[in-house]
Amino acid sequence: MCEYVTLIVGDGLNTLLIALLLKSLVISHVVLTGLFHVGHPLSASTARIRALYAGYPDRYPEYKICLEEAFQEYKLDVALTDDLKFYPSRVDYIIYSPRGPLQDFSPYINAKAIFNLQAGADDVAKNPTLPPSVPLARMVDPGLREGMVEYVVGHVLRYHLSMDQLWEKKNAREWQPRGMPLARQKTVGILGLGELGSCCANALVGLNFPVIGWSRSMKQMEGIRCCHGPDGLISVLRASDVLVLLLPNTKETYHILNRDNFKQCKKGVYIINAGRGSSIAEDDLLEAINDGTISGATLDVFQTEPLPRNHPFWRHPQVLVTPHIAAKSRPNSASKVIAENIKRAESKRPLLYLVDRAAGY
Ligand code: NDP
Ligand code: OXD
Repeated sequence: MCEYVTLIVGDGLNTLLIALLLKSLVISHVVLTGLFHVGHPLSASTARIRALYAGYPDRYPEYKICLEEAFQEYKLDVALTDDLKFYPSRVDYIIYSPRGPLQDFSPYINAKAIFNLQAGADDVAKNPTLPPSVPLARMVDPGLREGMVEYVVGHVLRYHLSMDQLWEKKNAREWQPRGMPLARQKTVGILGLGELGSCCANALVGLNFPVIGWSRSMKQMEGIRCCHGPDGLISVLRASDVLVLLLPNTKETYHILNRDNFKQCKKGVYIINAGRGSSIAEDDLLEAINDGTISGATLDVFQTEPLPRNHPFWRHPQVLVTPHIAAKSRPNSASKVIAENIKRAESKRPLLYLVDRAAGY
């Protein structure tokens, strides 16, 4: 019979081995605390780097495969878990989605960086527990970029070729031939010439659309008329037949399209918003569509998401609602971006795609 009870506190392989040894020698009753951690595969792992996946749980199986492949490709010795119960203080990197399971960053006291799986950093940036000194990188992913180009070009062409009206004619069985315009006759304005806006601009230029764009800083892009500042915005609004929004959600971009600015638009302009819903004053947009200033809108993002079922956008014949699907990070390519950034962090090189917390994007 044993006379002692030994309390073993700790985690990791060594603790587990000592506990098992004592138990097998029947020297004592062994009480394991932190039992979860003792047996946790990450504690037992000899990997040098520990990464926590805190993205959407249903996407973990695919991300796990892609991330582990990317870590191997980048020769990174990383142990990956999606288990939020694993010791937070041992996590080096957090792979994150704002509406995923992790909302409180405060226990992650040794995190070296946070990698947002979304391009927009507005949701994560406003989390009050986000440690100010830990680098936050957003997702710039070739797969996401490709998706956005297809969404934007697709809807620009839909408006340019009056596809919606063609459906109406078809449904009414009206055979009414008419001349089709060429791209070079329609100007596309792009608000936001960042990673996504600039790729969309180049693709549209490739189709012969004259493109005029707007950004916060001054830019030069071949074949694109680049504007900035308040006057630049007015120039874009006045010139555009189709206006594409690819702006982040910041204090400055909030309701940038409002009643006053709609008045500056070319009559009959079409709007495509694939950036953030906060950029458009929704009531003012409805008013501008109803008074004919704006011919129609394709909206992927909204002030409130999911778009409430009683929102007038749903039933408006000139508004197409898409459920924030314009572009998504693709695990295959996004994982390589994360691996590249871990590699950089481990070798003390600057990270890619850092969010400028002061600017808000
Ligand atoms: P970037 O940060 O690369 O680009 C943002 C662009 O907006 C930059 O050109 C920036 O100017 C410009 N901008 C920011 N603030 C202002 C301002 N006050 N006035 C004028 N221009 C401004 O972001 P991305 O291109 O990667 O993404 C754009 C946005 O698209 C994301 O923030 C996200 O909200 C949204 N998004 C939506 C998706 C969807 O599925 N609907 C998917 C992915 C992203 P400058 O170049 O001078 O910094
Ligand atoms: C976003 C994204 O920022 O899906 O909207 O990446």
